[in-house]
Amino acid sequence: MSEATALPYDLSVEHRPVGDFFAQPTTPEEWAAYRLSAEQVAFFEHHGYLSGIRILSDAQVDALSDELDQLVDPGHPLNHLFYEYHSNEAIDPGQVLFHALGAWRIGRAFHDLLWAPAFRMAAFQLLGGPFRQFHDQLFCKPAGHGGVVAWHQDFSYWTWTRPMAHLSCWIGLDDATTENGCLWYVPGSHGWGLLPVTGLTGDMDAVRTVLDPAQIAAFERRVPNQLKRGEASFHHPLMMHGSYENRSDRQRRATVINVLGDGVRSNVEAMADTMGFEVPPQDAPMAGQFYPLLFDPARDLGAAAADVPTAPQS
Ligand SMILES: O=C(O)CCC(=O)C(=O)O
Repeated sequence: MSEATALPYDLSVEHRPVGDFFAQPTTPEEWAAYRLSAEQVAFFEHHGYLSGIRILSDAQVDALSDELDQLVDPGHPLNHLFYEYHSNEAIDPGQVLFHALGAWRIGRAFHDLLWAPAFRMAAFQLLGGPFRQFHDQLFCKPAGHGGVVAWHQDFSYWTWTRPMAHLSCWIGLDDATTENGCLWYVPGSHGWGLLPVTGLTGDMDAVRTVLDPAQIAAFERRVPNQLKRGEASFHHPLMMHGSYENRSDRQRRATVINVLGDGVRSNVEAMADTMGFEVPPQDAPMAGQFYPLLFDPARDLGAAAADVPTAPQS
């Protein structure tokens, strides 16, 4: 990192990488190295997720892990910048789930992760247009007693924004397996429409109370999202997903980047509690200091954008 000696400050004022953590493509040809195939885009549209996308090198995972070791300390001097911070959000007293939103404002590596070229190119292709940062998340399960993340749809927590033009990118900081509590997806569930919130960290299966028999049966076809550290999956905002407890002898840590299409607006009147977010007034664009424009095909690719396979823009 080039400015490693600078005093810590709120990095949300920086709408560009602050270090040399990720080499940035400067030509359409360099961007092409990160391009998803048309088949991968079609898989995402059909199933609601896409897995196995390499985002980080081992060295980049190591740098993020080092930074994470500092961020899990509630005494970190910039801890107040997290939108939400739970050293343990598990409901079960025998489990632990660290969950925090906003690391990009605090850690230089987590800040620059938003500009990871492989993430940005894939997100552009799956969203179909320019997009902005919404927020990021850390989900960490210790070995032995890591807690569940109950089945849910991300957009059920995001109805204070509209229209729905959102995307989530889950990035493993450890190898994620069925043993240590990897994420699971229910393929095709992004077609179910919006369901109510039934809880994030309590009863794994609480969502079943709001599902019909066909939807409950679809859980038999759920797939484990097993990934190597540094690999990612992308999922649709209505994708049904969750993760089981970690009883293995290996921790399972992940970071999630949540982005939204440029042009999404605030619907703040729809939600009483928007936690620590800085929320624009009703109907104002989700833009400004806390929602940087991460990718704009006209700016970043120019005419070459027309050759890139994308999902239709929502
Ligand atoms: O990491 C996990 O176990 C949960 C992640 C999640 O819910 C998400 O990516 O939206």
